[in-house]
Amino acid sequence: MGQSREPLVYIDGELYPKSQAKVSVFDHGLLYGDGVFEGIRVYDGLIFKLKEHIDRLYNSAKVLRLRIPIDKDTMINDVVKTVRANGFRDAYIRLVVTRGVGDLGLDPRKCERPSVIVIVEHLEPILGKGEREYGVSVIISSTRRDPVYATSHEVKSLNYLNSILAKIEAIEAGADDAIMLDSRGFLSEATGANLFIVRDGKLFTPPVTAGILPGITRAVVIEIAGRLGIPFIERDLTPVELMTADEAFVTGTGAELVPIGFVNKLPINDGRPGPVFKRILEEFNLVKRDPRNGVKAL
Ligand code: PXG
Repeated sequence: MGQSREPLVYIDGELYPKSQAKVSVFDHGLLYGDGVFEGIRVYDGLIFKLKEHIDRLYNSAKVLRLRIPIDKDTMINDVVKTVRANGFRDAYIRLVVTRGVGDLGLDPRKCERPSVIVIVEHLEPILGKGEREYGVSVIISSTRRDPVYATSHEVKSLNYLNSILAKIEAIEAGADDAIMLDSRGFLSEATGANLFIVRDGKLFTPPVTAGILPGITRAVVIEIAGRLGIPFIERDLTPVELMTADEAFVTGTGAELVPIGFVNKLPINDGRPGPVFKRILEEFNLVKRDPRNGVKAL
């Protein structure tokens, strides 16, 4: 469906063909990374955890004193409308709220109206990614996670330079991604995904105090572990605990669930996805298609 025509992008209540979807060069989202966003997936017409993403978006905006010009119900309706207009049953949604057009100074009071943007990209369903023979390779980055007393990633802002620096380091080292440490040296998260490790049959993940984004996929995995009776512990974790883990994996809307095979070239166990990961992934693949877990658009 819609293979020949351009995707439609929502900007402030109107739909534009992709080639005409533009914002001003004076938008502080561009000039300063001043704005907030969400990445959301659509599984067979179901917008997964849409309400949770919208709540997180409004919370991020609250911290930045960014007044989103439409209420949550309108936002949900407009996201659904944009997915329908594009007709993609499997998709990735990028929801962006920029500070809006201002002058060249950084004072946000000069920006009268934030802009709301919804981009919907068609995605082929990713099958069997988690069952790859070896997990992905990561390095432990020399760039530390922004601390919670500064530009904390608890706020999902448009400023991703902290992650981008770590990603560049990973690319230059020939690795797939980077694990970032917090300002104290404890494990934080990957550049755009949360980290879990398994030791002695127990599941561990760093707390929000490590400067992580409290991920929606992370919350789903914690819930699944509870249902499966896998003991779960949220606490500070050391780099050595990762390197000597039985299993490790990352979670995120984009990544879904991806096993880690190597850390700084050291294999995690034998470098292959482990049994706890596989069991949780199997359950996740059911959860993501359950209509109770999202808003049906198509
Ligand atoms: N940590 C950070 C820093 C993130 O940006 C996650 C964790 C996972 O959160 P969710 O709620 O999606 O489970 C994210 C996710 C990408 C990409 O390329 C991902 C994110 C942002 C930009 C790109 O996968 N956010």
